[in-house]
Amino acid sequence: MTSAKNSPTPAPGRPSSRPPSLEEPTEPTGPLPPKPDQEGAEPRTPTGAEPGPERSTTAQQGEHLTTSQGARLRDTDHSLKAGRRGPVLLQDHHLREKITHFDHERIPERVVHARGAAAHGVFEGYGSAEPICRAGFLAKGARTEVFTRFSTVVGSRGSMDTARDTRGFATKFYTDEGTFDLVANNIPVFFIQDGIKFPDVVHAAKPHPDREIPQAQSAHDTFWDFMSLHTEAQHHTLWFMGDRGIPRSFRMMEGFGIHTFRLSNADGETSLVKFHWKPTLGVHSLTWEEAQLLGGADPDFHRRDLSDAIEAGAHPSWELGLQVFPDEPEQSFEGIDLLDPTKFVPEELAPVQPVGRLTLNRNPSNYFAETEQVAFNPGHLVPGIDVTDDPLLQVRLFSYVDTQLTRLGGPNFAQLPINRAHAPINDMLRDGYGQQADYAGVAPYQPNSLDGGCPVMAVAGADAFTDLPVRVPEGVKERALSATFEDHYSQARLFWRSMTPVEQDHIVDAYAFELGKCYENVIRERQLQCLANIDGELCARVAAALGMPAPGPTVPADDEGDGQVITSGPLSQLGGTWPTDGRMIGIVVDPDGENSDLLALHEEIVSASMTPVVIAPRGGEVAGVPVGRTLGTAASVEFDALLLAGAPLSAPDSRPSVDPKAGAPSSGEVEPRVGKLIDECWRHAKALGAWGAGRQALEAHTAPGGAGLVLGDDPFTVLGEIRSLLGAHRVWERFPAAV
Ligand code: HDD
Repeated sequence: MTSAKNSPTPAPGRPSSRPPSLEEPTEPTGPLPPKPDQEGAEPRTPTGAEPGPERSTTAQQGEHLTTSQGARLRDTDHSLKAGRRGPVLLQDHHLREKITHFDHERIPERVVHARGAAAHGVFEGYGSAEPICRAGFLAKGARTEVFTRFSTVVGSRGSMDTARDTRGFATKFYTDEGTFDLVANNIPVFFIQDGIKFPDVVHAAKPHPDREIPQAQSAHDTFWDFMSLHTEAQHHTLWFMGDRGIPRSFRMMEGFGIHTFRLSNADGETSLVKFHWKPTLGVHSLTWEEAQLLGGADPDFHRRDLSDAIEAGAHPSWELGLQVFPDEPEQSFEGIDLLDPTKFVPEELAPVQPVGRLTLNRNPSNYFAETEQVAFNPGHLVPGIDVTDDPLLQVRLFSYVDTQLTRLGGPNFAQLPINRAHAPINDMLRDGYGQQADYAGVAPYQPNSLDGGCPVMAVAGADAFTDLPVRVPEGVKERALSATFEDHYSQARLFWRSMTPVEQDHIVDAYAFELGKCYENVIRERQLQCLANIDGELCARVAAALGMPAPGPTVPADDEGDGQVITSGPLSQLGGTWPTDGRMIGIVVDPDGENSDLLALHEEIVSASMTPVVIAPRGGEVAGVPVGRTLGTAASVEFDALLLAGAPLSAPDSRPSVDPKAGAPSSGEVEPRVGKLIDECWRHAKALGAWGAGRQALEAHTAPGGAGLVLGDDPFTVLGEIRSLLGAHRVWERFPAAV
């Protein structure tokens, strides 16, 4: 594994910065070498067959700049003018082509999930699903190429990664039976029960229509106005007021298909299932202060984290699991309506059974072509996987194709390289904007005799998508939902009760923050009423933080009877020890101090699949290790743990302290920016280690004997202990509620 981003040497083949002159034709130089994870990026089919010419992703051919028609160009820096100081001529075809294309470079961003980051990978089936599902990609040892896009929901494409929000987790499986899309979120329940409400919830969550603020936030009046009136959303909002709304990394999120799907096996027997993604690295979150600081210090935190980890060889992985339920006419399990997407089934009632593993191992080579143009659709199904009558899913089946028509400019978006199936395609769809195929034959219709009857239909049952003969429940035509959808609070209560005290603190703080940002008191009062219906203590604590009276419940809690699940262990993120792959370790060094172990320490961190970042007062190298951040560019929130190998001291002319009352530090004091790094890491309950001169700085900024402080003489021993602490993600004891 290498840590490419710290590479001190300039990449070979970088073109000269000198502008070419007309008299002196440019010499072609080699392109930048591909990033380690982008080598061999040519797409392959799941069966290993060579890609056809129409699958090629190579846009640039040859060494010379050309027009879009392939004519070589000598100059692209000057428009054609009537005299050097004269007007630009309309006949400049290169100018017009270049500017016209540029004018049309943007496409509409996604109406939701606009900001995302993605990666390629592979899915390997375990074979354990075979008794209930005939989909080939789940068969034992089957390897299928995948593309996964993670996203926030509410913010625009240029918003920050760390906003409090639900996260999308959409995976395209390019199976040889057709493409299957699992278009999931990181929260197992949704805001609404019927898809017809989707425009309402999204309009409420988006910025206010008059001034278009706030961006990528739920802390505003329209959001809480809708959520408090539309009480089925309370369960979902409680999840993302919790730590799941601010994940530490896409690599550390669960994913949930939310809806119940119907699987069928080779004998045509059906089961109902819910899909789960379980991350190998565990489920971890930021603190709210970290999320806010990151919004300024590194708005690209999550996408950078994902691509850096893949590039460094710390390939993130998830296990795909199924909760399985018998396919009975009621479509409910232990009293939980399986068609209600605002409910989940606790794992205590239906364990998640692993059926395969997803590993993301290659970054996209072009953001627009791949991450922006990828088009998911929950209706992309393969033989063996089918939908249910969940009224949210039913509407989604319409919405996704429809949105792509606007977003990708016409009906041929499935021909874009990222969207093309890896299975052979022989459809009868023809023409339209952006058509790229040069079809043979004269009879794109069925039945025909002129093309010999081709393409022919699959034999029933043989690897073909077959609509399952599911009985449609009888009823009258009406705009209504089943009475089993009416309980809006009991599962929210289950979630709240399942949280540890630290997590409950975070939830209370989140509601206090969000409602504190609302202008209308009536909205706060109405939301407090909803909280009272979830749990009295939750309501009382939020009300106290807002300085408002806590109302009593208006809906009685009737979920404490025998056999009810009162708390569910997997809902809490605390407890357990997890791999530390891809974790960022900041190392503060004093370039003028003792650094003889630094190179070996750096290598030790890399060999443990973590990323060391040396922080020094100035750039360059220290003891053969490149400086990754100067004290001016380092932000504590980038690091999972901080090591102090030295304690840079203030220079005589150093800047004033960040604390205006403190005045300028005198020479010989610990650099204030080092103090700030330590203070923040301490407050965010991160592991801190120090040896040698670094101990002095650490001791000056932390409580003596504090939890998660590792002081020693040997850097490697300190690193070992820090790594153990990182396995639990944070030093939880440092939060008041945990002690
Ligand atoms: Fe959706 C995008 C997930 C309900 C309409 N949705 C979108 C994406 C994810 C989800 C992850 C981003 C895909 C990508 O990365 O390109 N959506 C969900 C989940 C839902 C859900 C888990 C509920 C269980 N969505 C939902 C409803 C509707 C939509 C009820 C409409 C009635 N969703 C869309 C959309 C989007 C979309 C407007 C925007 C861009 C796109 O589809 O391609 O069609």
